Amino acid sequence: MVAPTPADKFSFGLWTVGWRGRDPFGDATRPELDAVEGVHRLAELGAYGVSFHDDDVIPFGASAAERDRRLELLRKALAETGMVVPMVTTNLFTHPVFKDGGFTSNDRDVRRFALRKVLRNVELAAELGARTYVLWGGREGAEYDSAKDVRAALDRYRESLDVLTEFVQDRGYDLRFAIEPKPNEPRGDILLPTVGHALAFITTLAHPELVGVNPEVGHEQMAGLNFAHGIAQALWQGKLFHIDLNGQRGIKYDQDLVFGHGDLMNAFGLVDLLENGGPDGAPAYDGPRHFDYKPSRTEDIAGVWDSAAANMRTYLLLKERARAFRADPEVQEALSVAGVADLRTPTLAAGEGYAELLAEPEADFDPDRAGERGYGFVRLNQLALEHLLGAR
Ligand SMILES: [Mn+2]
Repeated sequence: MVAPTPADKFSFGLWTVGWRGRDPFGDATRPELDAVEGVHRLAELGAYGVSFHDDDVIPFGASAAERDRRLELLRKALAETGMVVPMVTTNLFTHPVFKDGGFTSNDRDVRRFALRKVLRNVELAAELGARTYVLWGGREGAEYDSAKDVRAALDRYRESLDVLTEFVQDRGYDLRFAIEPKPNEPRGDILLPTVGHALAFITTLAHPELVGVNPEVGHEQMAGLNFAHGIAQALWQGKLFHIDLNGQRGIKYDQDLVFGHGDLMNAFGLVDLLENGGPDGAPAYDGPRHFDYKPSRTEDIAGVWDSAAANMRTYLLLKERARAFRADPEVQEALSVAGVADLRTPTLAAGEGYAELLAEPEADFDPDRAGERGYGFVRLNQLALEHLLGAR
């Protein structure tokens, strides 16, 4: 029986369990959930932390007194439960003022308002001890090609990031930013749509070392991409600052299902990478295992907590299955036949260059013979599937 503990570093957005089920076609199906209750219930279920948008805790436009009162209640809940706040983010998408974006709105006054909103919330994030500040630019985009100068928008996006990194450096905050890519929804097309776009954009910033990515399972899968591959590249570039776990079934609207309730094989590959993909089989990632999902609209409040627990249990089951997969001698033999570890050997030997490579007699290598090799990838994948199903 696997049960989550704070050592597993599971965290949840307060907006996840707090989602009332309102969608473009229907009204809310559940009552409002108080943030304080959310913190307590998630702690009881075994989570170690919560994240939130500013507006999840402090209603948009609240007075200073109301802000202080709400924050005091949150601090009290955190102190009572021992829960931490590893990540904070900003809502730059709900209020109509952000209908054409925050950092990249065509309206300069809106851009200035948005950047001030983020700066103020960065102060709160640092005060609460958060180490990661996520930027999901859901409204940064367009529906029509002639409506947005994409190069100018990227200039303004970069300008905002450069102001933010200057701010945390001047203040001495131990806080890094993580861009969360998404291809579309709510905008027809969102800027920085995939992990790859975000990684390329980060190289243009004044302080690229302070900016990484917060990839979300469903967002990459909405673009038809392999999430585990995106995570592997983010790790390879030292840019996996945070991760959003959930489930998605193919290229369609953002489903935000429970982790593993979408592409289960890819979820297995992801957990195997995160937990066993480091040096000598150590974890490749030590940050929060953060869930950004939506308890389906069909669920009542009991169903909300069942779905929150399901995310953590699925992750732990996959972690256990991935460990058994790695420990299976037949898997090790299949990995060897497949040549997986051989890819780590550099193509050129030490001291070799193109001249030595070109000088190698062609007769030393028989491409026809090499072309006959069977790699056994299907057998290896079947072994993974059988471990996943508990058949081994
Ligand atoms: Mn997310």
